[in-house]
Amino acid sequence: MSFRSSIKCLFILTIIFGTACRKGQQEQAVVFSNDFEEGNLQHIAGGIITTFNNTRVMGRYNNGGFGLQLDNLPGHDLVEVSFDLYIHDSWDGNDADPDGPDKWTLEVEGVNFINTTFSNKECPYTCFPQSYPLNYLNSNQQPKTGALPMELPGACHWADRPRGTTLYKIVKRIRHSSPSFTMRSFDELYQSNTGEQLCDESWSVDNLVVKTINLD
Ligand SMILES: [Ca+2]
Ligand SMILES: [Ca+2]
Ligand SMILES: [Ca+2]
Repeated sequence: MSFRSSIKCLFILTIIFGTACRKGQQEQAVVFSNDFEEGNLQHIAGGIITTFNNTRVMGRYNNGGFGLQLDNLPGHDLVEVSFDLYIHDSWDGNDADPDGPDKWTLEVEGVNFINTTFSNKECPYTCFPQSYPLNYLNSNQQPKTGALPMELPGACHWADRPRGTTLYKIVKRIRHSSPSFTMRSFDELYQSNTGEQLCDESWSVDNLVVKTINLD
């Protein structure tokens, strides 16, 4: 085979296999990304910026939360929401009244996609179970189940504890095709033994990213 024929053959193979590789791939677009370092709260309702562990985060919240509204999205079949969720201080998980259950919710277009509880209570002392990674009240998981294996100090009440905060990576793909997108995240926390509720139990968010995804 001549050099010219070899090049032609390579060109044809590239077209054939290149097309095959593209088939089945997903086309993704990042439509929102915020690490909160600039204090930018565009598209966000209820945003608060604080510093935790040398990074700026959105929060902290106690019986509160935030909303995100995006418009003019490109055509898509799915939306992927991802963020770091910090659970700070003395969350009691599935524990009953008066100090629990300590619930956290992620809602998209008015539908609950995560409605769960978290527990930061260390076993074997006050080992209250949590529902995450399942929804409340489908399960009794060990505290911190599904968390990243990191030691992070508490934000306030447990600031002197090396494991006072727990980090979860939340990644959720949702069928969605509307050009506008609305999500909310909020908590329902109970702490009967203190007047400083935000210090006792809170949560915050970092590295919030929304992607649209086209399926073939
Ligand atoms: Ca940050
Ligand atoms: Ca508590
Ligand atoms: Ca509580």
